[in-house]
Amino acid sequence: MPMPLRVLRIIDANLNRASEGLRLLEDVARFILNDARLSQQLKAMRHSLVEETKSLGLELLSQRDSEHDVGVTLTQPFLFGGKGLAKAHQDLPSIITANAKRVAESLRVIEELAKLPETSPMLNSAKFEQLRFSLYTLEQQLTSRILRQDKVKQLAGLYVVLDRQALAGRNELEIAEQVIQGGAKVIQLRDKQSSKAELLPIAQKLKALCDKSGILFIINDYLDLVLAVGADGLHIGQEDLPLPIIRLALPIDKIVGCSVTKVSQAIKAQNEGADYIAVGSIFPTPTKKNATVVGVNRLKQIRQAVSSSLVAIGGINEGNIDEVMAAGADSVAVISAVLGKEDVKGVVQRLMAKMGMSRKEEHLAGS
Ligand code: TZP
Ligand code: MG
Repeated sequence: MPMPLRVLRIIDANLNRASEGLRLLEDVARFILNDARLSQQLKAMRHSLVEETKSLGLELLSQRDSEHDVGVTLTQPFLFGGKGLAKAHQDLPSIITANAKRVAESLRVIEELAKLPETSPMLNSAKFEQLRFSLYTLEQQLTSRILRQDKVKQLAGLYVVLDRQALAGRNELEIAEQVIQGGAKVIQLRDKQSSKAELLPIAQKLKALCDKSGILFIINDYLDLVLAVGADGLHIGQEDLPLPIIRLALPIDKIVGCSVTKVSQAIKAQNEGADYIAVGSIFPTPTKKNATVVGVNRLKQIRQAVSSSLVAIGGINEGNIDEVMAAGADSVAVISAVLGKEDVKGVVQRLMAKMGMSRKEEHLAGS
């Protein structure tokens, strides 16, 4: 039985739509996220589409008649006035969503038409259904990566750990205000002693303050507190739950940072999808008594081994921050260098200025 020509035109149009949308998603994964795994998976999907419709190849092309496609002149109601498009697609996550939807819809159309008696000998409907489900997962991963990448970009500054024991009774909100006024880009709440019931209201207030100031708020150790207050992310060490397990519980836009002392741990953290890796203790520190001191050289080795954002931590102050930046840190986390000072805002400003200077020197050396 010859396949009705109109059905072929629908399949042709939807194949084009699907592969165009997939190409866009693949290019985002490849050029914006530098994510080899995601771009490979999207490329494989595009190739599967070609494979699955190979037997129809020339016939599809022969039925194409774009000039007489009435759809070309149809207006989309929500775009009246020409303003809709710019508004609807003004950021990458929206572009990803719109294109993934387009691909999914096209796959669904082909999947349904492949059930017709005249098309089923040539097209495997179940295969298109499978591709549609794979796409849903890839869309989720892509969106998650984009949202997390935006947060990780903010790490390129000073990362102040508000360790409540180091605060020695001073008010965390007031100190956080000074830290923010000084220009820090990230605040982490760390407390190895208090109960979570005690920490919850503090975390809620810090989260509101960080949101208002447009900086990141991370919580050390406690996944449940991150969820409870909607913090931007969680910081974990080698003894905490494994990263892939933590990801299962976290919303897709939350970042996870992982502390390491060794190159092998950094590679593992990167492979498991850590958004940043904290390396330390770089120098001896009075703040963490049992910390392993790894030295600046270990930071250099880790810089060579991974491409993830690196946050150096441990014993860093105004006197040695240049050396740490020169070793390849993207960000520097401090406790005592800031919380141990009267003039919190001033020391944050000076550390930030030094970080800016290190970057400029690097720039000049490279040019
Ligand atoms: N992890 C490794 S060293 C360290 C932590 C939490 C303590 C950092 O504190 P300081 O006072 O900046 O050395
Ligand atoms: Mg921990």
